[in-house]
Amino acid sequence: MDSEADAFYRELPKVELHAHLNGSVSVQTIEKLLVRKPHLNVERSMTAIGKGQRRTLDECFQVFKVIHQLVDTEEDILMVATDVIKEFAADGVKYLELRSTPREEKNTGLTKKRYVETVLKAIQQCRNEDVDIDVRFLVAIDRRNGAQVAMETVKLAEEFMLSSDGLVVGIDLSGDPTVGHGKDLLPALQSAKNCGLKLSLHLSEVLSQLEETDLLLDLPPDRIGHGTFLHPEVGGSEDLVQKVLKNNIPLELCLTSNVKGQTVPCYAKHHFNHWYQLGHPCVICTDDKGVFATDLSQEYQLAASTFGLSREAVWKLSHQAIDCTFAPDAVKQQLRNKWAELKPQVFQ
Ligand code: 6MZ
Repeated sequence: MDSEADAFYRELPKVELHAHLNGSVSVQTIEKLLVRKPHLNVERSMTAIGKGQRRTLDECFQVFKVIHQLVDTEEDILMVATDVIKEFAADGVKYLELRSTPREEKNTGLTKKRYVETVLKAIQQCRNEDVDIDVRFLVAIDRRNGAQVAMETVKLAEEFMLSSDGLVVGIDLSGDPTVGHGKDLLPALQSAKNCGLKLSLHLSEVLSQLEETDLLLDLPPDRIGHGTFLHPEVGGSEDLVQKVLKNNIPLELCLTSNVKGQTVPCYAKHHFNHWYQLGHPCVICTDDKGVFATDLSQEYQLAASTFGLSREAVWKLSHQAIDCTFAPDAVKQQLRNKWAELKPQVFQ
């Protein structure tokens, strides 16, 4: 990375729409957690996948388990969420939709409700400190936990959507894609949609989910996470592609995550290109910036260098991401104004 190019991507105002809280914890924050919990004997190498390293997706999910052990009190969540928000802001992210799975921890007395309240407190604290970033929250359903928990999660999200003054905007469906079946979660997702929560669903992150993807696309979701195996060249189907195109459902694309997690063979073969060439809304995201040791500036730079995007094209990409947010129209307009204000400085 030459430093002038580096500066362009850092100064570029950015929108981050696919960031899992506990996957986004930086090395610095992990250090602080390790000091708090020496008895766990966790080593730094167990919480992140460094440059040039790759893991199976299954191994990635083991990493989340380790991080969850480190983050199990309200204090931890408050620190982690505050640090993550400030790190995104320092990377030039102006609008962030953070997502996280509410967890209950018997040992520490943490409840799912307190979990969400604590994340919202972190967002509020950053606002009070005038950190230059607008943050919203998606309550995540971990597909591993089945239909009943999914429904409870939707109820919790609905409660907070009504009481959080616009901070909770939607639901994320995530978790190990090889576990469970989306059809069991349909009632919960449908009820989320009915009450006005937006839906961002991990779809076709691995092959062999054609039937599930087809079913969930009929909701339809408001955004798709990954969508790695939607198109026929990689085992998806033209029908799936047509459904995505017809409903104009934006894709959240996470290059380094998919390469390191080995669902995509290399950057050049990332499905970003497929959808970008079709002119379909694609939003570059980090997924888990801590675990995959990246940041959003770097992801934009990788997309640009891999697919030969000009600076103007990169600008357009970050600008179009505003349309894909779950923010109210007035906020979208504020963001567009901000982009217009910053443009001369970014291109100088
Ligand atoms: C699917 C993922 C994921 O919720 O504890 N998560 N789900 N695919 C991925 N691709 C790599 N990366 C993260 O953050 C960690 C949780 O986010 C989901 C998993 O459910 C993981 O346990 P939170 O903040």
